[in-house]
Amino acid sequence: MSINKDQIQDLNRSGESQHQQQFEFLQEQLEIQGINTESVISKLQALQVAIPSWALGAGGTRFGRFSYGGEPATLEEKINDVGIIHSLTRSAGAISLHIPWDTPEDPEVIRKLAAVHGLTFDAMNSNTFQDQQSQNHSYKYGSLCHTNDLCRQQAIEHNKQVIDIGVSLGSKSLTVWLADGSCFPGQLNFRKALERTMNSLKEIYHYMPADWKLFIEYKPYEPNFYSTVIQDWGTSHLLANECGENAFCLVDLGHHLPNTNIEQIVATLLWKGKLGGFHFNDSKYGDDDLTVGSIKPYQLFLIFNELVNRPDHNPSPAWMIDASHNLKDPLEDLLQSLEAIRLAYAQALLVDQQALEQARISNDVTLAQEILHRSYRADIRPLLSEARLRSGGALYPLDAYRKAAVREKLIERRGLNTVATGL
Ligand code: PSV
Ligand code: MN
Repeated sequence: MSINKDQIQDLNRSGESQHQQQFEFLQEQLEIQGINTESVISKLQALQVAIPSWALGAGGTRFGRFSYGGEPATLEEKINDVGIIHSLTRSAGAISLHIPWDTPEDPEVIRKLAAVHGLTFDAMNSNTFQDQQSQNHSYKYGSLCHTNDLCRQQAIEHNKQVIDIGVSLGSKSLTVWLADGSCFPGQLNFRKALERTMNSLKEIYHYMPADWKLFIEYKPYEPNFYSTVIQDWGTSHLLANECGENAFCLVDLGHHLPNTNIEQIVATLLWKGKLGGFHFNDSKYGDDDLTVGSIKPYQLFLIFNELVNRPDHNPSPAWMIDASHNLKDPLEDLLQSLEAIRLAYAQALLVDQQALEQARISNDVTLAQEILHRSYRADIRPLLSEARLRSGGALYPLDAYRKAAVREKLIERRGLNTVATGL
């Protein structure tokens, strides 16, 4: 099941003239304010966000899982689903694989299949937070931090295998997220656990090809509830520095304690040239994995306001959605998330950075805030549609998805009871 360009053109037809009016009106308003809309549109067209292979089926909580009809049961079907999202949005041109959830049997075949859908392979993700049947040593008490040399070595070898698979797929980066930590005071020697983790990461880092990047993801708690070895951006930064210049921090929006100023963390990491990757989602309480922009859209805009000021010494970060879908159709959820990311990005591109800096220098607090609000409060959705239209995507992806009855067709083809691998 796929959606081709002709179908998309047909689906767009009924909304085109109204869109044209709305776009021209908005363009005029923005140009009066001195905004170069063409430049914003081309930046929007260039923005590509990777879709994680584990977010294409229904998620679940520890209390239960309610499956969704037509879930992709194989990697091939997952690639197909990302292909659908990319055809509609033209902004999801990559897929990020979790190993062993999505180990390709024949990487060459998988690589070719992805290329047919216009997709490349973004960061590879290793998994040493779950035990696999074939492994000798359990990760119950940690992996890269484990007190047992053999267990640590097993986890290191797994990461090396993930790199090998990534190389055969054309990926250029590895994301390491560790659940390692402790549930009770006294359980872990903090210093020794961190040192063991650092040494393990260094071994993985030195195994990577020279043109690869290592992304070190942090998270304050869960599944361990007393301590996590890589708990925050500072620890991730310290480890990235120890590894070397191709090691970076990865910010997952859900991996912060309530009210953390994430935009400030982003600015600090950019200043040090160490922001390597981004996992988008939204949260109210913890790692809630909610649709991007559904809870704190203003925070997302403020984060993008830092990201659009990226200094040259910080390479362009890898963008990825990392969410879970317990109620909504996963593909609809991902379409909404992509739109929220593009909206926040476009709003940040509208900010008059020179005026903002001037207001800061003269300590005009009110004006500084007003400048941000001017961009944040403008309804610029026609700009997003225009960028998508010019790239061959759908004017309104969610409408098109429903009109094309994609989910119904997937259910027809795959059945109601398929289950996707992942959490
Ligand atoms: C952990 O909570 C995380 O954010 C990591 O990125 C994992 O790879 C992903 O979620 C799936 O478990
Ligand atoms: Mn994540």
